[in-house]
Amino acid sequence: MKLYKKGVQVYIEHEGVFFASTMNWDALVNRPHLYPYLLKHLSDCSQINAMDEQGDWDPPIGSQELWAAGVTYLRSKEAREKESAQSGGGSFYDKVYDAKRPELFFKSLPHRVAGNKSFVHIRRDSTWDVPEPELTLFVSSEGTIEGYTVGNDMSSRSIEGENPLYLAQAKVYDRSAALGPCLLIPENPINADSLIQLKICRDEQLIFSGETSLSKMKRSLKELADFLMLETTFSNGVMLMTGTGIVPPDEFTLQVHDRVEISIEHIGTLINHVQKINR
Ligand code: DO4
Ligand code: MG
Repeated sequence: MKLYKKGVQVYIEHEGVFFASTMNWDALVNRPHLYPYLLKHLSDCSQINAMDEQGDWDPPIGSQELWAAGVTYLRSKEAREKESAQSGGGSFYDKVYDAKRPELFFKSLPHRVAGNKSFVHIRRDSTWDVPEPELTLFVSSEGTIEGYTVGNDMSSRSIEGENPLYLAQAKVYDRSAALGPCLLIPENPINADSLIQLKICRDEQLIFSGETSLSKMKRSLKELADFLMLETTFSNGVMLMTGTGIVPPDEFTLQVHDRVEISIEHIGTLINHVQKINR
């Protein structure tokens, strides 16, 4: 089952049939055993005609905070070790990759998150920028993983590489995160070997493509969710990006007008265009 959001309206796709829900996002999603609840809820919804699943949907987030995990794939550890070697920060990535405690950081409030087919930003004070394609979880306030979406953790590698203490500035700014196009609520947990793909196009030409599998993640999804919930309550649940396993080569940086496409098997494709704001 897939949930799509536009303004205050939530739409539900189930087995190729589309419904308009009578409930708002926060009231609908935040519960353990969400899939069986939604199945019953469909009888209270009105059926609608076709819906464009690749449309310009709002991000599938209500009042939830968006958090992110880092250095959960070998590729991320290696790229960051190299990027911060000169600043002396390289060994931190090595340590966190093997540590019991994962790297978790606050990424965004909902109003800064971009939806499908909208813009993501690169910072004016950054010279080296990449998208990070990441499976993103919806974790209920009780700590259960109920849903999955496609996430883009936009990152400034020049700022992060200058000093690891600049992480928040490299990661948190307007439209530095995108989520969508929908929230997948499956009957069973997502396949552990689901594929994640990244394509970047410039002037309609494919200039980078990469692929990884969830099976390459060093930590389990539950481990990440459990650590996040350890000492923090999220009364409407929380969204959690789970780290990137695809990093373009060092000579690559995003440019204005680039198109970023991130696909995760079973969920869909998140498309965003790159913009820089001149204030
Ligand atoms: O430590 C820096 C951030 C790591 C990250 O965002 C990732 O691995 O995806
Ligand atoms: Mg990331």
